[in-house]
Amino acid sequence: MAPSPMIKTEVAFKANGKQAARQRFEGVFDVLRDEIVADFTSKGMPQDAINWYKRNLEYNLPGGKLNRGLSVVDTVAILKGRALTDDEYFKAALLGWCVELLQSFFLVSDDMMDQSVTRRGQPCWFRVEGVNLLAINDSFMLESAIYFLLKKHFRQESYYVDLLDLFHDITYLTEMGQLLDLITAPEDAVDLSKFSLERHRLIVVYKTAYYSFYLPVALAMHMSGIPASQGSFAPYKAALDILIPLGEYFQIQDDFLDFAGTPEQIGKVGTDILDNKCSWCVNTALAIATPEQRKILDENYGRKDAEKEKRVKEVYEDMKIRERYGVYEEGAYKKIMGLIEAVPETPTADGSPVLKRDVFKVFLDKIYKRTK
Ligand code: GPP
Ligand code: MG
Ligand code: MG
Ligand code: MG
Repeated sequence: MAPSPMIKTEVAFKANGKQAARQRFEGVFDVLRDEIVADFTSKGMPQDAINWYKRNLEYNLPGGKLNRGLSVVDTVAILKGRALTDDEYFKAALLGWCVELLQSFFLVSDDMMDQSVTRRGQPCWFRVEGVNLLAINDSFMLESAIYFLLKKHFRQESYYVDLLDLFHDITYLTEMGQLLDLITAPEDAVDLSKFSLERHRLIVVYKTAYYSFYLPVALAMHMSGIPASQGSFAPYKAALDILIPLGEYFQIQDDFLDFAGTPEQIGKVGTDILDNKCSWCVNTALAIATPEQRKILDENYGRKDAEKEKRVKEVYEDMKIRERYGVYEEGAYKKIMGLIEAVPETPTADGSPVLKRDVFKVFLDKIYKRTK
């Protein structure tokens, strides 16, 4: 049945709103890139170096989904409970771009470690003609640009040191996760006995959840003046206790869609089985496999062979991984909703902003039952 004209308009309106939000956010990138490059130029850097740095920023920053960066802006708006002033918008977007810089630093270097071919629909930066191992230094410069921007725009704020701590701490935690990821599933050395659901959880939490979910919200909370404690309530700990399980749920969806999503849906062909990834699917399968099924997994998982990939998928279907995922998803949703409902929203005695449940509800609603 065709959607009614009213629903159609509403969908179009929402899509337009999203596009407009993205465009405004992208506009801030142009300003920040110019600031970074102007500072670089002011240090007497020659034109070829300026061109290189500019190309590094433009190649590696704007092309992604920008979900992490945009969620800083959205969270500040929810916490303040009103539209942001131009100055507030700029500062929130700047923090969002710092998260995007951190992500670009991770991805440029991760693609070298993983020997990946493409990223965001273009060749990985280190594969671009003439770049090669220079990409290592380029990734460092993406990271350092974060601290240049923070110093330039937040040096005078009482929460400047909190922002620095956050970026440093989260970077370290993500590097711990990357180590776990790399030693658990080395290229061309399949050993499923290294995998487990507990190992999977650790990798996901450290490699992805801290920087993708906790960091954007914690930055927004600092910018909105949420203090370290409100009576006996610890707002940052409360946010962490919701956002880490949320990030874990998000990655399990990603793992499931890699197996069950069609390329039309997810916009890419899943490669986790071929790539020997420590995915939720294989860990769930390993936990319940009969000796015969285990043998099939040992002999077919992580080999660059489409027939072997098919054998693994047959085992997944026999084990009803789809149904098991459905059960997991309902449980995860209920658990996270319960955590959100437990966040206190009573006004504080000193009038400081209260942590709002909507911050987390918006996140959860965005990802619940997503198919792409
Ligand atoms: C990408 O994971 C890697 C990270 C998000 C963290 C990298 C951390 C560093 C300290 C470099 P992935 O390799 O599983 O994902 P993708 O398939 O996107 O490369
Ligand atoms: Mg990778
Ligand atoms: Mg990797
Ligand atoms: Mg994936």
